Amino acid sequence: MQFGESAPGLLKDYTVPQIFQEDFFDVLDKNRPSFRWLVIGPARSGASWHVDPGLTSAWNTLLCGRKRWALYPPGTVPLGVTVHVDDDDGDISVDSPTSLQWWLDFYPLLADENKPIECTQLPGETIFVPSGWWHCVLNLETTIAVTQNFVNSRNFEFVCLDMAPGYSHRGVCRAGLLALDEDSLEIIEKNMPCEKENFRCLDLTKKETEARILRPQQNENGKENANGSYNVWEHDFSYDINYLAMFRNSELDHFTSPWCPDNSLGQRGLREWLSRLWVGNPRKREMVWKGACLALNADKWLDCLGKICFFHSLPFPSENAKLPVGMGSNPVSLFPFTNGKLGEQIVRDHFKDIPELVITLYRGMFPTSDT
Ligand SMILES: O=C(O)CCC(=O)C(=O)O
Ligand SMILES: [Fe+2]
Repeated sequence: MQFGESAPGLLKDYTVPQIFQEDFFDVLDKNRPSFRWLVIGPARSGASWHVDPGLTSAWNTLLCGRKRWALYPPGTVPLGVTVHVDDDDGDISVDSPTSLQWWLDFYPLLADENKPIECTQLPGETIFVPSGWWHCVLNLETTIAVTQNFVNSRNFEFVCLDMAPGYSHRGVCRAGLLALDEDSLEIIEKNMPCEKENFRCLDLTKKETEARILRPQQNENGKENANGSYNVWEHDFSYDINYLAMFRNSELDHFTSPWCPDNSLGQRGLREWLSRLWVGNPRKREMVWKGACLALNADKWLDCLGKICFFHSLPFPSENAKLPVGMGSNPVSLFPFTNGKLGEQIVRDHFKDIPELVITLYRGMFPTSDT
């Protein structure tokens, strides 16, 4: 239940724990995606295995009852769970037994080294679920919990990447590479912007329907054990953003690409969000810029703007204007310097795939004297 909206009175008794106060979606106020819930469930119920949406992280505080939790790091698809990556939009669907079924039927099959992180949460306790982590919950008795998803400095880039146009990266981010079936791997390999060798060295295996345990390249962090299974706890738990970003289709940009329909913010929302953070948090600009490059190809747009400025002997876009988001800083804003038809021609020349809508907008802003 989204209690903040349906029962706003409850907010009087609600505060975000001190250590989770940083939340970059808060600049969106009422327009932020759904983010906090009251979760009530009877004994034996519970959330089956999933990764939280948008690669956000979450905290979850239990008010009454006990919850059994199991967690796996990103990329470790739990035994008994199948992930399918949609060929069209790269989104994933997860086929999972109920949490009770999982504990009864699959848990006993796990070797010790492949067991998840587990704990029993008691009333008053708060658990943190980091970005991209698989989790499954079993209510041992009737429980009431509050939970909130958030984006902060630690998961900002993952959230931006998840909202970026392009599809190959989505299943990769959300479920880990072994969540991809052979066909998707092939598509990714074809569209890879990076060196094929980099990709190959990951030595990704075939589709496996049963246990899918992450088996990354051999390195000092991870060793294969005698029976060939990979010990999930001996390597780095977190995503590597540079590695994930290799799967983004960098040819897509924020004006021309179709956006994933389930993108919780949407194209406009995403630009507005980044733009607000950019303006409101000058000290966080390095972080926002990295996120904007992942989500909007902001570096590509800055490059274009730079070329146009150079061509017309104009000053390079200022720090405030370099982020191609919002009306104030998208490429249209440059063209008060040129006028009328010439400006329009420049826009067309430099942004070959610019939608007509932007041209129309441009005409509205800088009408020519001869039209
Ligand atoms: O509180 C629970 O049972 C788990 C909730 C959860 O994982 C979620 O809402 O994403
Ligand atoms: Fe969750």
